[in-house]
This record gives sequence, structure tokens and C-alpha cells, in this order.
Amino acid sequence: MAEDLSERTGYAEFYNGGTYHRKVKILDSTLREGEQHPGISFTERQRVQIGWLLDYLGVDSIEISPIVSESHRQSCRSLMKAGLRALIVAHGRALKEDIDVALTCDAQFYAMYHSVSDIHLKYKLKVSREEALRRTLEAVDYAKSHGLATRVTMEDASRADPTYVREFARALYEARVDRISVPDTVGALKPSGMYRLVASVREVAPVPIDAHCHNDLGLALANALAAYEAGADQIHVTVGGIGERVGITDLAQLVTSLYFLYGVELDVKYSILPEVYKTVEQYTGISMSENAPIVGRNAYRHKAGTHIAAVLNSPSAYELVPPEMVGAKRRIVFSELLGKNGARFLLNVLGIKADDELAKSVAQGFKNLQLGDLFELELDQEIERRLMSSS
Ligand code: HCA
Ligand code: CU
Repeated sequence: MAEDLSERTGYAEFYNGGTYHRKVKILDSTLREGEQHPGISFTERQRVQIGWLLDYLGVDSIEISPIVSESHRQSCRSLMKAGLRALIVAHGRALKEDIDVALTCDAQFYAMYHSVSDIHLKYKLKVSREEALRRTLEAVDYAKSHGLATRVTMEDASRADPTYVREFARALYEARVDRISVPDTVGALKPSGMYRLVASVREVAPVPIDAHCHNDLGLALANALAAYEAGADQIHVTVGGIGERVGITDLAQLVTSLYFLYGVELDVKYSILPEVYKTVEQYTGISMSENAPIVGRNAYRHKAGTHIAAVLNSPSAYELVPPEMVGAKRRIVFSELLGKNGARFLLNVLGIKADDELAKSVAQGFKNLQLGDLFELELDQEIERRLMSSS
């Protein structure tokens, strides 16, 4: 894909400080974090179908919690049996009883979480720092002795004492966990803060790091990218960014940013993103905002006359992301902003040979009508062909 990147990014790379190219894994948590979104509950069949779609899209891991209910446990079991390429990650507490449930699903990989911030230890769990670490290590041992690969999430790491976070991470490394997840559980970090958190954990624990960024201040994507820059090996996302409260990093935004900002070539089928989003939208009843980057209705809609004219010349003028790459369509909105060139385009599409005079008077007509957006046209190949042959 990378060959036409600079055509779209120009000299942006200069300001972005060069590209990285380093690959990073994508963990989709639509079935775990996503189901914590207010109002969302999938059926077993929907979970399996979403899992199948995500696998086909190309995510590396699919996270699900078998602990929540019998139906979640069954869904987890079905996903294990589905023969997917993606790793199925069973998520639960750092507790024997939760690990036992994961084992009944034939889980191979168990991701356990335990809080590490004083705020959580005091108000949520009422345990000391020592006890928190002891319990977690005990659970790691238990999971490992049952043949499970393990990840430990240091929940609320971003608000925890940095010295304790490092001690905790070091102990996990020494206990040979396979991964450590570093979450910004309440979205309390800015990108440089997330960078420092990941870097500081990596310094003491040379194991693959997952980054999990909440969007409470709207920084989930920026923080995930900072975590990537700091060396995170896997980033957590959900379809539409759904999750507890206002959710986490959005899948489409992350994979597309990795490509355009860093030149990372993931094994992701970008063109089926709309299919994945539509399915999840249908099952959640929550529609994506028109303004959602990449998958929103407005992402490739051009309206101002000057934009329309430039885009018809070369879409790169006003598009970073080519819509065809992500399975979307470019659209032209006809309104009083359409201008002479937009009017000429419209007349061409209608098969009317337009001279300057006619184009101008049609543009004026649109202004006089004062009806806002009158209609829009999807630019398909037939229209583009007609346009080319008439210009
Ligand atoms: C939760 C907390 C969590 C865990 C993240 C992870 C968080 O809801 O259980 O396991 O990587 O944000 O800290 O989602
Ligand atoms: Cu979370």
C-alpha cells in the first residue's frame, strides 16, 4: 500500500518526525470493553459473528470475558472452537475462580487485571499495596500451572505511584508473565504522559506491553499513538471506540493513523471496515456520528466550490485518506457553496455541455434558492468516467 503515501501526506512527515514502520499488534476488545458500554449487550450469535468479522479484518487478538455470565462463557467457548487466526484472550480478575471459568472454555491465554493505584486499592478493593501484588502473583502462578499464557493488567496504572508501578511490573516480569497491559483506566494522561508511563514500565519489565487508553478527555487515539511511539507491542481498540463510560481508542482510527502517520503496514483489510462497523452498529443500536473519522458519513463528503473543483482535479487536494482504501465512497454535496466549477461538474454529469455562462448562472441559481444542501452525489466509476470524457 505504501507506494502512494507521500502523494497524500506531502511533507507532513517532516513535522511528524519521520515514519517508524515498526509493526504493532491490534487487540480488539469490542466483546469485552465494548460490552461495558452503557446499553450494549450482544447475543451469543452476535458475539461469534463479530469475532469472525474481526478475525477476517485482521486483528491479532480478540478479547472477551467469559466471567460475566453463562452466555459470555458459551460465547467464549464458541470463539475458541471457531478456528480463528486471531488469539482469543479470556479476560477476568486475578482470581482463581475466574481463571477456573476461563479453563472451562479451553482458553489458552488469560488476561487478568488487578488495580495498582492507591485510589483503587483504598476505595475499590480495600487492600494494601503488598496484598495487591501478592494476590496477583498467586493468580499468575495458578494460571501458569494450568498451562495458560498470561497477561496482567495493572489497572489504573496512570494514577498509581510510579515507583510502585515499576516494582509491580518488575515482579510480573520475574514471575514470567507473557504480557503486561498498561492502561490509562480513566483517561488521566496526555500523550507525553502515556509515553512516559509505557517507557518507564518497559525499562524494568522487558516483556511485550499492551496499551489500553480511555477516552474521558478525548485523547484515547493520541495516547495510543504515544504508547506506540514508546514501544508498546499491542494496542487495545474497539469498534466505534465503545466501552465503559465514553470508551477507548477506536479501531478504524488507530489502524488508519498507524498507516498515514507512521507508515505501518498492518495485515488489516481496510476495505471491510464499513462492513464491520455496520454490523456492530446494527447489534448495538448505537450509530456512528456523521463526523466520525474514517467511517463517518462526512469523512469523504466535499461541499465548498473551491474544494469540489480541486478534488475533481485530484482528490488528494482535500483528502488524506482515499475513500476506496477504506471501503467508502467520495461524495459531492451540491449547495449554495457549489460555485461555478461545481455547477459545471453537475451539468457535465447530467450530460449538459456547460460553457462558462451557463455554469455561472446555475451557481447563481443555487445561491438564490437559499435551500442549504440541495442534494449530493456519490462519485462512482461511471460518473467519474463521464466526467473525464466530457472535460
Ligand atoms: C476493566 C479495566 C480495564 C482493563 C484494561 C486491560 C481498564 O474495565 O476491567 O485489561 O488492559 O481500563 O483498566 O478496562
Ligand atoms: Cu478499560
